[in-house]
Amino acid sequence: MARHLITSALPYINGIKHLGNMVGSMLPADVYSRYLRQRGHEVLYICATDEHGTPAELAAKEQGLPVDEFCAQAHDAQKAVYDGFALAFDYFGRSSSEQNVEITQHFARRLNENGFIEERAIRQVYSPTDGRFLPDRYVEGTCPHCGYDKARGDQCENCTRVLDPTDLINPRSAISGSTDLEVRETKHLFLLQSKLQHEVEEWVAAHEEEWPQLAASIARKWLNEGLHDRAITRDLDWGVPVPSDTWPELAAEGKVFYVWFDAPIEYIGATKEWSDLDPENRDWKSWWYDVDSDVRYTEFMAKDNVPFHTVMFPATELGVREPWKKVDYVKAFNWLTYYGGKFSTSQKRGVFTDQALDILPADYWRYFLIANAPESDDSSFTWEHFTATVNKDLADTLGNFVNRVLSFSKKRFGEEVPAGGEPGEAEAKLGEEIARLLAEYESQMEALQFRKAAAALRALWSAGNSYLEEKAPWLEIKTDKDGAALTLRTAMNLIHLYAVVSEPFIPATSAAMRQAFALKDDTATWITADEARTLTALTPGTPFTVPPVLFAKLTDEDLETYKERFGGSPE
Ligand code: B3M
Ligand code: ZN
Repeated sequence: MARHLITSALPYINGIKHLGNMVGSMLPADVYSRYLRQRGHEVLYICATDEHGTPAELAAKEQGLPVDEFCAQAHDAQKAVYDGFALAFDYFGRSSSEQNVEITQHFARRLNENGFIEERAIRQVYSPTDGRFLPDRYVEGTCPHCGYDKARGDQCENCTRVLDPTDLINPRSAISGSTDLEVRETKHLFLLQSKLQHEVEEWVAAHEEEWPQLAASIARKWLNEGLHDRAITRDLDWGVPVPSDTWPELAAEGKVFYVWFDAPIEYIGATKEWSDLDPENRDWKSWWYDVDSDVRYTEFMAKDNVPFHTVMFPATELGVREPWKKVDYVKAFNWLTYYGGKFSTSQKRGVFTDQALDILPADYWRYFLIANAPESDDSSFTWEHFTATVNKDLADTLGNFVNRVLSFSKKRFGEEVPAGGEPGEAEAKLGEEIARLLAEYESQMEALQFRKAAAALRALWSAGNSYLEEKAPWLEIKTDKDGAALTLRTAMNLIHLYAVVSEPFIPATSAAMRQAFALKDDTATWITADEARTLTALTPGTPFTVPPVLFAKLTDEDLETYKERFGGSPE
């Protein structure tokens, strides 16, 4: 049994995320964590809000709140939504925590001692109108690479290229809109990534074979373009302060670290936040520092975050010259689109995670999103596809099976698993099929192939339906009561199996299925291949209740309402 460290990209603090964000990081990380826990592994799933940088300052300004207050509120608001999605983080921290400040400053000092940080005077955009330097997103303009006219000073949203504010054509201040901008000289700390290129290359070479192609190819592309020295400080009020013991002058000027410098360090910081709450029983360092190979570290993120995780953060960790744990496996996702177009916060197109939960319980979303995760390519969210999937897979194939079996058995045999009948050929055939599909499901989960895992889960549900149709206990009972009892008992064993193995995808529904048999709420007992083959774990006489309908069918009217509320196709 390995120890699994799992992180998902830290959601920015500046607003509630949309479904694309959820499916590309936190949700698959949760599904994977739940699965590994059920298989008996020790799992630590860490996430946090990413609270520094210009997006936080700009969002706070928009709401007329001091940035620290804004962040505290926005953190709680995001956490509430993630609770609603049943994301079972071991800890959901905050990158503005004192733990992260401490570790980030430590990393900077060590990088400096090792000759990887240099103070340089640079020319930076200054706005006389605003009376300040304008870093990153404080400047907007036209992307020099693709011509997109709303490119931000840190990155072009359209072509994903990383930018410097001085690269922008026709720049303007994001605070005042002023185009009266000048370039002034100021001092900043630079991380000398170019000196680490060779080491990072070696490190990537040793790992990329195991990574999925999407992550490996992005890492390669960045390495081939060459690692450039990068400014890692900013002129902002909000961030991890440059430590005054090492850089008194810059500290006095109020410089803080760049958000992408401290954000990945918060994976470690948040683990320490978790550990500090119960230091006697939790040892953050055992997950991160001088760790034996028994810790396996898996990261989840969308593709735009890959360069930071495969190249830049590893460069930082290597340059620190201390044995910090580096990522073993990078699971990267493409985009989820909304009718083929972008989910857009500014244009209010697409579905946000809080709105999703207003409409339907989390399991509907969890299943749909993972079954259609943008793994090998972008995938498109449409209401038509969503309602069809809910109705077919969740309501018909799983929900209806559970209800039909339990209601019919209750009516004919009472509220206990019925006795009678000996398993025959149909049961043997079913058992083989279930054992085969379970093995397929397990191997896809272990390979982090979420769509394929969802397909195997769906196939497990379908196999139950085929068996029930074939045996037709509602007819069987007329001539062979024992035979009908056997069929229903076998079907109930399938429900028990579904309750266990569906847990990573649809935890609330799984709990409802377990409760039907008053099973202990212990999900950590996986189904063995033998149990899958024999389907006899639930013995005659076990009491059960019929749960309420597990998934409501969505009507044409629902579909129209959703499309109207959220906008249908982008044209
Ligand atoms: N907050 C970017 C994003 O939300 C960033 C991820 C940080 S991971 C250390 O896409
Ligand atoms: Zn561009």
